[in-house]
Amino acid sequence: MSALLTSPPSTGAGECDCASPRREMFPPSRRDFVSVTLGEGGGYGQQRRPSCWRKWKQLSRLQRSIVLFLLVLLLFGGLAFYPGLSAHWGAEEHGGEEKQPFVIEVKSHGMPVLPEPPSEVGQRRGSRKRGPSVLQNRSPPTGNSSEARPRKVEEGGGGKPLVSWRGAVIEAEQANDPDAKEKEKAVVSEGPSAPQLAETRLEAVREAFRHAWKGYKDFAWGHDELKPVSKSFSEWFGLGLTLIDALDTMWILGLKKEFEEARQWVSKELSFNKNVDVNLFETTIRILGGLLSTYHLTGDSLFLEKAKDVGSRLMPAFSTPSKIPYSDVNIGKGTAHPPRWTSDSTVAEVTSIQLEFRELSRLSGDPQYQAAVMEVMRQVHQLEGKHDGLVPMFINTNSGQFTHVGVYTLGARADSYYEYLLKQWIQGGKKETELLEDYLLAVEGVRKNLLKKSSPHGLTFVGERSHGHFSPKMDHLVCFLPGTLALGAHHGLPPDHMELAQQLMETCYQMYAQMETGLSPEIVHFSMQASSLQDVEVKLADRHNLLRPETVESLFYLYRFTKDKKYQAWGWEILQSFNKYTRVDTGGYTSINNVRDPNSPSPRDKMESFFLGETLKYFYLLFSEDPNLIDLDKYVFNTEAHALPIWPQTD
Ligand code: DMJ
Repeated sequence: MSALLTSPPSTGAGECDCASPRREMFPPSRRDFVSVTLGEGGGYGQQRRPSCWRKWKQLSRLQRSIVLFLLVLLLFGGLAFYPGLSAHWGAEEHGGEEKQPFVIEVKSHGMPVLPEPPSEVGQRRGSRKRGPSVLQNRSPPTGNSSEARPRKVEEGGGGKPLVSWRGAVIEAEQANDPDAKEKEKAVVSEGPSAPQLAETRLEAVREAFRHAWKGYKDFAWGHDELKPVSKSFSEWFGLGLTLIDALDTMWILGLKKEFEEARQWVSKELSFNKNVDVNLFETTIRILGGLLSTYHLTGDSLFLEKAKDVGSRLMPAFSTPSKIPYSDVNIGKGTAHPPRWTSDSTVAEVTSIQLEFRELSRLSGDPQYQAAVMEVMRQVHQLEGKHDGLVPMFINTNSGQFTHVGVYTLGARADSYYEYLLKQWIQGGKKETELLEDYLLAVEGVRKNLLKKSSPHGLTFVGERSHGHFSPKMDHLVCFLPGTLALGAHHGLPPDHMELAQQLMETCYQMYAQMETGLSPEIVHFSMQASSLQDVEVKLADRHNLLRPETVESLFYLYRFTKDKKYQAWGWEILQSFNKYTRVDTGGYTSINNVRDPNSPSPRDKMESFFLGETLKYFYLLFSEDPNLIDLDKYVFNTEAHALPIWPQTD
């Protein structure tokens, strides 16, 4: 084509242009005009030139003028179309991607999936990569959010820039249009109203729960965990763990039929008189906590009686030389022991059972439960080996001393120690000042020792410290912290706790948004070198996602206290990703092995009980606009999302 456009005028009508395709410009029948044949494309030309020239010479002046005029017309026409054409070619050179639409609407299992972020255009489509180094914000902004503005999309592949708003696509011309703002408003006003949007999202959570419950009911009823891919179940304690963990979620979501079926099972089938070793912490937070919470929400004494039964059966764990409990109890035999390989217990485990046992004492009138767990707190409060309020990960059940001193994390094995300091203080009516002091000290300890900013985008993160060396490693578990900090600020602690909560919330969101599946890995490492291209790195062994709740939990607190819609939008995105990559057609959701491979996330074939107990519950509360649906001035959630009352004050 360019050869044609640059051909000299002397190569006129009837003359061939050997580089150009054949094109009949005029019908052959119109003999008054000149038939222009533009060649067959190669291998000929020279021998035909003399005859072309002869024909040109034979033309009248008028005919020549017409031909020249047409050529000039052709030249200008070609120039006018040139950018579009060259763009088209450019796209073809790169695999023809320009032909693809900018926004892909995907449906997954009947659930709507948000449009692919426009900034991804131009990246490999097969991988659905969510943007390697540029921080992602994929939320369709809604309402009076600080994010409530359309995001201009970069031009991609020679195509027109687009503006995306709530998934709507607006042509670039509109973006430059002086009336664009008005048109934008029109687009927004055509969207669902705030109550409609909330109801859509709440129903999506209910639907997700029903789907998960269907799998559990069909293939794992009465067992601990669903294995949704193999349509079977796994047993941990043999106590219907998922069913009990999910009870209060069903109540909160208003799933009465499902709740009633589960209640029947608790009433008729659940027995704790079993020769089985259970983990003290896991049984306390999931089963004791679940039963107590359900009792409070429903007033049904069945659940209180069951709570008393299991609570009393757990007490042998505290019969240790130090009164720091063992990790394991046989609830049938009434014996307890540490793990086979050590006499240590995990610090988070022995310090995150207090809310439940304190409440059991209050309800039952039996002080032994509270006394046992507060003895643990008393000892830990005065132990040496803490570092600026930060605790090590292990404590010995014989000596009552910390072990492995020098390693500090807010992740696994220490996380809920910090959470329960604050929550016990709240539960007890903000009177137990030692708990508060330890909590405040720990927050400052985090700031001083573990808090850093990543490169290149300066995400605030909480790393780990091992014998004086800082590691930029952060477990997904740490994402409970934004929510806990926000809860503390709500209950009167320094406002800078809320500022930190918001910064960390952004980081936890980015741990999802920067992954190809939109789901966070179990562990990330943050870049700290100025030369880094991306903030978040994930090691091969850390790429799994277990359907954990912590980020959604924190989003719930942040939204409840700030009303900033971006937190709901972030949660909505995460729910879509769970639906896209972890939902199993025949019922249930599965943890996955690889959040970085959307083509092969590799199911692990397990639905953890906390997905129903926590993750879906926090999604629902996040999308609910009702502050009385678990009023945070009346209830405090245990670390498994079971709501326990803040004790009424007598004075
Ligand atoms: C839950 O059992 C609890 O939230 C616990 O505190 C941490 N681990 C899981 C969820 O990730």
